[in-house]
Amino acid sequence: MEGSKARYVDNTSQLFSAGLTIRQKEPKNLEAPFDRIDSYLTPTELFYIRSHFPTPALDHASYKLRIGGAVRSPFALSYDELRNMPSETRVATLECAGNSRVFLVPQVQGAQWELGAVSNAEWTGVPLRVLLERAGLAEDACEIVLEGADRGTPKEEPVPPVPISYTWSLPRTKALRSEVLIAYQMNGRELPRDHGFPVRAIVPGHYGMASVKWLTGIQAVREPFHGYWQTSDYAYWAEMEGKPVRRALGEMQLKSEIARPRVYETLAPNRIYTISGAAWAGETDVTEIAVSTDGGRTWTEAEFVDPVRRHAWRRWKLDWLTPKEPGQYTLLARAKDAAGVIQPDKHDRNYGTYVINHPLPIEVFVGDSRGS
Ligand SMILES: Nc1nc2c(c(=O)[nH]1)N[C@H]1C(S)=C(S)[C@@H](COP(=O)(O)O)O[C@H]1N2
Ligand SMILES: [Mo]
Repeated sequence: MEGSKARYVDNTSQLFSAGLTIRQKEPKNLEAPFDRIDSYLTPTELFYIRSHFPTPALDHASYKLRIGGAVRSPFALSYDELRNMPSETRVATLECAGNSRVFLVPQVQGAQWELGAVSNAEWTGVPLRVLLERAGLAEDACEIVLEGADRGTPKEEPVPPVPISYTWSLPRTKALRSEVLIAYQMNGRELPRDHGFPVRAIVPGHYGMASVKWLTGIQAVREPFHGYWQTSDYAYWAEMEGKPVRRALGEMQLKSEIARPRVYETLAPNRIYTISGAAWAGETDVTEIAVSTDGGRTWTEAEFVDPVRRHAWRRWKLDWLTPKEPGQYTLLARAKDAAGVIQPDKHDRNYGTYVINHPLPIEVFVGDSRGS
């Protein structure tokens, strides 16, 4: 990532030409070029897009955000009213829970994301907590339901009998944390349509599905909300009293990805090559990165490019003296968090087709060509 900084930072036209990869045309599911993002903040044009339904057409003039449910005084805000409230700006990494799915063997259903269903941006908006306090959140409200303006009928079973909107509920404690934003800006500009224009939620530390785009409703509820997205779709097998139970995904899990070299890249022998990547976690900090160039037998500590900032990724790099012997080598990167926990060796099957956070093997060739 550091390596070719000049190419992208000095030449704007090249930056815009890097482009996204289509995983699905409609609804839009577009992957960021993880190997070509050299900046800490992902340029808005290169930020991945993950939508379940067609992008709804909203405008400033008719936009309304309704706050209600288990509150003392429900109210609605126009776009201008929201804009006139004191705002906060913070950096947060969003990762789709299905990112890196293509690494699962055997192959599973769902968008075949490689490394780029993750991006990092700066978001500006009003803390959700401020809105909930103004509404007078009921003591016994346990979750906050966020509703988007997009609707449709999901394809996966069990198919709901009527078209539904995209909704996601946050546990009360998370909803009241100061980092959760009702955002209207991304990287200092208005949200683009595909990223939730004019207003979206940003839930730092949670997988992307919680950051509801085209947000039009905020509803406090007194019982857990078992909507389609968090029961049938973004859910996993947890354990209760020794028995498996379905729970909604939440906190992002510790993960590191190698940006460069790319899969099957050919590197010159006996040269310094700067291996680079980024690592992130949910409600903790990434404190260490180890890199292996021999398929996990030995590990070397990499160096961070970015400081610790809760909920934002940290880029890292390591200079590797490539072997003299030509051949195929497997590169891995493994992060450690503030509690000393490292990434798991394997994908946890309890997460189904989500939470792919084991070190992902990047196979490269050293030598003049693949055959050497
Ligand atoms: N209204 C709405 N919000 C949504 C979605 C959606 O389909 N509709 N997709 C979610 C998912 S699964 C992810 S990973 C993030 C992606 O945000 P982005 O498209 O801005 O990258 O948005 C989330 N918010
Ligand atoms: Mo997602």
